[in-house]
Amino acid sequence: MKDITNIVVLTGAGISAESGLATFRGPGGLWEGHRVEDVCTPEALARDAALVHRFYDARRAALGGVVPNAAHDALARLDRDWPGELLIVTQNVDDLHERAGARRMLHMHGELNSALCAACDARRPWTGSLPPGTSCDGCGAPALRPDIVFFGEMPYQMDTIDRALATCDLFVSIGTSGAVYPAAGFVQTARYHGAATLELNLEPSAGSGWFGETRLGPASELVPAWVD
Ligand code: BV8
Repeated sequence: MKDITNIVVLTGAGISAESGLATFRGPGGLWEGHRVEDVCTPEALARDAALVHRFYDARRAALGGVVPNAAHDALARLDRDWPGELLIVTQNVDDLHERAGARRMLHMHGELNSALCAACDARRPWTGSLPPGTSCDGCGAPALRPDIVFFGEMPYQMDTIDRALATCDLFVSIGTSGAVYPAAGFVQTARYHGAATLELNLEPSAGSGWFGETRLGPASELVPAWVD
């Protein structure tokens, strides 16, 4: 990739689809008849904690049955070999990027394998089910919740993301519908700062018009072709 030094990669549910994890807005994107917007809010947690915890327990349990696909593996190779700056920003809460070997990455919407204390903000690794009212081993409050950024909550590490977007030469978006902000606006920020922009997606997204180039197809084919 000529004249490219610093890269930001944004990934969404589409990169994990071929590993067998459901996307949000494709066929079968509902869960127990609920839209993600209905179970992924502080109001839903206050209204029906059992439903919200069940939603994330089910998705956490599903991680044991899936493995990274060729797209995750290709990004891990890029992470290993790329001499310039690289930041993989994933909207996904699965652990497939890490399991493929990616290191220079962050989860802007949280992680399934983590629990957050709503009372003291402490985080701890969590892999089993997380019943509502589980006590925090730090402050003792019965306030552990899924470590997930709900709608209306501030995504994690936005300062880090904004700095990377302001200094990257190339912004690549993989497997996301461009339906949710602020992630959907990252392409505009990158363009504003002069970066080249590339979208790799199964179908045109809501933000396709902002990308210098869009390649359509499955991530397991497009991402290795781009990386290698
Ligand atoms: C915030 C939790 C402010 C984890 C998620 C109007 C304008 C701007 C903003 C808003 C607005 N109205 C409301 C908002 C705010 C809101 C928002 O954007 N709402 C939307 C609905 C309009 N955003 C927020 O609330 C965010 N916070 O703004 O905070 C703030 C400021 C100060 C102080 C406090 C707060 C927080 C958003 C985070 C919500 N949490 N997830 C989880 O449960 O997983 S969002 C969830 O949906 C995902 O995390 C992901 O980010 C998002 C989008 O999903 P995608 O990953 O794109 O998946 P999707 O199914 O949609 O698409 C899959 C794509 O893959 C498709 O394009 C498909 O074609 C493609 N694909 C499929 N298969 C393949 C493939 N591609 C390649 N290969 C394949 N094989």
